[in-house]
Amino acid sequence: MDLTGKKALVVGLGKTGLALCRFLTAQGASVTATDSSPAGSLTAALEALQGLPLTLEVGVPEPATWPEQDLIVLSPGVAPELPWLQEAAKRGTPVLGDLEVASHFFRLPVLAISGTNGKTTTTTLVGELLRASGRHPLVGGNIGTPLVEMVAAQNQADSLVVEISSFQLDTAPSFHAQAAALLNVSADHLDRYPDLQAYARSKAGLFRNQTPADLAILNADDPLVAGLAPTLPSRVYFFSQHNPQICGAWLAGDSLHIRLASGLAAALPVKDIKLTAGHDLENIMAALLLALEMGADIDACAQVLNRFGGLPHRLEWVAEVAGVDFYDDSKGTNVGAVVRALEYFDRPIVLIAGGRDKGGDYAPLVPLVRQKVRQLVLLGEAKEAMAAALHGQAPIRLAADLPEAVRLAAAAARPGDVVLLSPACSSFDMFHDYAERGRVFQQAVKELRHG
Ligand code: UMA
Repeated sequence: MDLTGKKALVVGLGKTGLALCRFLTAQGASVTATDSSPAGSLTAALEALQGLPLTLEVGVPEPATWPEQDLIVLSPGVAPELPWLQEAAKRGTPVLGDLEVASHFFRLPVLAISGTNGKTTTTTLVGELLRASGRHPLVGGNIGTPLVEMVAAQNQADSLVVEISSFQLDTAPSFHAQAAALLNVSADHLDRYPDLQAYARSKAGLFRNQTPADLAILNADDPLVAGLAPTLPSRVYFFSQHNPQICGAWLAGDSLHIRLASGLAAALPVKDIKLTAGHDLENIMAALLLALEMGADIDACAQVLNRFGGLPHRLEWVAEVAGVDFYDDSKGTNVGAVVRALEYFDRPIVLIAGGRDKGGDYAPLVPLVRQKVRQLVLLGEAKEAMAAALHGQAPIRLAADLPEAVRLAAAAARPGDVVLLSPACSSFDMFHDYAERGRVFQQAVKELRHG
């Protein structure tokens, strides 16, 4: 992809857009950067762009310069379905995402991870497994390092481990991963996709352009994922919590078993694995298969699994206050994640949920809420919709903000209970992102302890 002298419009000035502006100008493109937010709310972004040779067109839903562009590059949060982007595409202007641009510059084997839940944990773990085996992976993508920022760092690395979202897959026709793992697919982002099938089709793009030389790693227990196997030209490894596999990873007895086409076979005792909550063992199986495909050492991997304790805001234990354990699962931004979190605990739960609704259906929560939840504390834009969907399953309190929700939850909990923040919603109605929401939760828990 020769970008020299090309007129490129970068849409969205979050993390990705800023990285795209730097990358595209360095490639010699003539860049215009646009964001629909008003300049006043983009101060940090505009400061970061100072000194770059580019034109700005911010605070407009539709930049006037789009018909003049040679290509339009979208941040993942920008929907290609916007009418002006559809119009541009119809007129023949390429409308690409950051993954598409980066894919043209990737020179190393790409190990890609996607799925509704567990992507970030799995991606982080693959990086750790490879590093412990003496390899030099670069880790990035949806996990937080924009893909185009990885391009320049390739010289010091031997593989690219990338977390990929469905949004990124939708605008990346050239994407090609030598090994890719799809962890699970359940309802999420239905504010951007018409239905679950459309979202699942988008996720299947993870295996786009794969050949028989490439590897697809699929969750055998998830019908939407396992069902892809016959459609893929790639070699397939399955992982399963329930059933032995010809090639892949599975749980049986007290061990996690691995068997690869190379003949490698191993059984790791589950008691030697630190992270076993929710989806964790599935994530671990997928991560092992990816890392072993890249030549990781099984003994080094076993040592990593013995100490790897997971990520912040993912079923993270925060504190015990008056006999009640507080857990931060702020990254539980969809219903599937909350189901897994509720399943994990075998004691009464006071659940704090709510935030910005993503168009999903809360019905899958009904049986678990009825069975396990002592008290529901709901907040954010989705609180009324959630209260209506979960009415009668557990007592419900509505909170004005997260600190109040924590106080209400603490008051309702009894010694031995769990207070769990697992919102089933995005954070953007009240917070910058899920991490800020998690920090506010943890701070409110600390204040309980001191109060
Ligand atoms: N914007 C527009 N027009 C629009 C929509 C948005 O101009 O129509 C502007 C907004 O005003 C804002 C900017 O675009 O200034 C935000 O862009 P963005 O939403 O793409 O956010 P980035 O900061 O670039 O972060 C993105 C990913 N965000 C999304 O996919 C929504 C981050 O994933 C990712 O870490 C980052 O790139 C680096 O690769 C976050 C995420 O929530 C964690 N991902 C979703 C998920 O995991 O479920 C997919």
